Amino acid sequence: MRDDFLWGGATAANQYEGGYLEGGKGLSIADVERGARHGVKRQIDDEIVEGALYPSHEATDFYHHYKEDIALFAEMGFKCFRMSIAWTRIFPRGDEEEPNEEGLKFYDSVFDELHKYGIEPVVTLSHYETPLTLVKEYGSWRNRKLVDFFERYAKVCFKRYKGKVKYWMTFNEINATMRIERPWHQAGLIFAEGEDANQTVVQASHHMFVASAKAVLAGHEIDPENKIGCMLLVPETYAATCAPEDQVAMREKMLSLYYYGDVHVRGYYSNTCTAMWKRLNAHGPDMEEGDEDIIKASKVDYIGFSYYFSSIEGGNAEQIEGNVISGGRNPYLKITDWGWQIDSVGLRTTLNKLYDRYQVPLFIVENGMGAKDIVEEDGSIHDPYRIKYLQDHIAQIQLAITDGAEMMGYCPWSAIDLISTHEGMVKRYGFIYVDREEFDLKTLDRYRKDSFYWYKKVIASNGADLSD
Ligand code: BGP
Repeated sequence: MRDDFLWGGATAANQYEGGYLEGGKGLSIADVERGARHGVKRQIDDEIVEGALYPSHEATDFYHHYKEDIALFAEMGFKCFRMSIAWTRIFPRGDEEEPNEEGLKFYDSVFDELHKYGIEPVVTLSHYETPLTLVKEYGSWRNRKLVDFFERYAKVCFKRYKGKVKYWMTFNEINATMRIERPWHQAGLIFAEGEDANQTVVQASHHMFVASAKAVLAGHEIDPENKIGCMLLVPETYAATCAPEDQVAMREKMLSLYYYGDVHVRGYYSNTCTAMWKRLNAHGPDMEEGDEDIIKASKVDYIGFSYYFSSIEGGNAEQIEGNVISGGRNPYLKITDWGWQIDSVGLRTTLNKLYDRYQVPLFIVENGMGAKDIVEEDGSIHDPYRIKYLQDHIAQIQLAITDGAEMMGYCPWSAIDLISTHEGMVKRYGFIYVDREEFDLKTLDRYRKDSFYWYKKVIASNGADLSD
């Protein structure tokens, strides 16, 4: 890997931070999302219901453990650490004129602690945690006012953390907005009966594009050193067979990715986007004067993306469910306990496709394997399945670099155990085990898994030594 390759690990505030009402924090949509556990569908409440389980409230408590956790990341040799700022810690309602100083201070302490060890923060501004007030009182991203609120929030962060944070991303997995079945997930959209959901998604996405573009412009102006990326969820897809119709189905599946990638990176609604409107039986978004110019003038510096599995389209393939995307079962691939198809080669093809299409640096900011880890009596955790998953994926990144893709870094999901979006604490991803169960906070003590020691060696050798 290149010398400045950013090895690290990823997290998100709503799944990791906890302290949901501390330091003046307001509620986000994640704070009223009940743990959807063990096959039960996720549920969003209007307000906090007594006795219900809301995993984000304590999560795995970075809020009180950040010094200890960052020391562990440093021990692994992290060059960077992906995290998100909870919007509601800075603007508790989302619509205030002035930010919450206590919230700003918390992240000052976190960034200072990271720099103590030479770790670069990689910060997502919005990771599935739109302020609840903006959802309930403003209708979330369908309302143009959110553009201003987000711009204000982004500017406050860029100014305050100038010199402390250089790598930013605007919206996590922004293309998840097009998953009409799970609209709250990204854009906080809850559809009214009879609402034209497709049209709302087009409009809300436009507002997010403009908000992201304004943030990119402001971020570059405030500090030209800033590198600001978009963040996409990659639904790598193969045709089920060589039937020409299956090739068409495969392409169709990728279009929602390109819809968001094209606007962010190319800076305009491409032919892919306009065709998508027809496909959705929608029309283009209502725009304000200047929107197109802003989007054009503010292309992102890089593409951050998540990659977990691939699927197939066409034919009569059995369907598998991811947390955000689903697809057909591929008989050539093994699956995790949750049916996610393990496909390291798909990461290589993804990197090739993204780089061929966009020609901007790529940053893998999520990739990893969720599993039911077991703690042995002596406190050790043997996770050879995770090591194997990561070994194979890193090897494919190296091949993609040889193919010509430009790579900035790699942040596996997750740096440390945190709340899975759909399986709570049962499904763990981290290099560090956190002693907490679903309904029992236990000690919240941290333990190094075998993968911790393995990843440390990988980073120390800059990816040259992937051996067990
Ligand atoms: C991505 C999200 C992450 C993370 C990850 C793993 O879609 O950006 O926040 O949760 O998926 O998924 P899960 O937690 O559902 O296993």
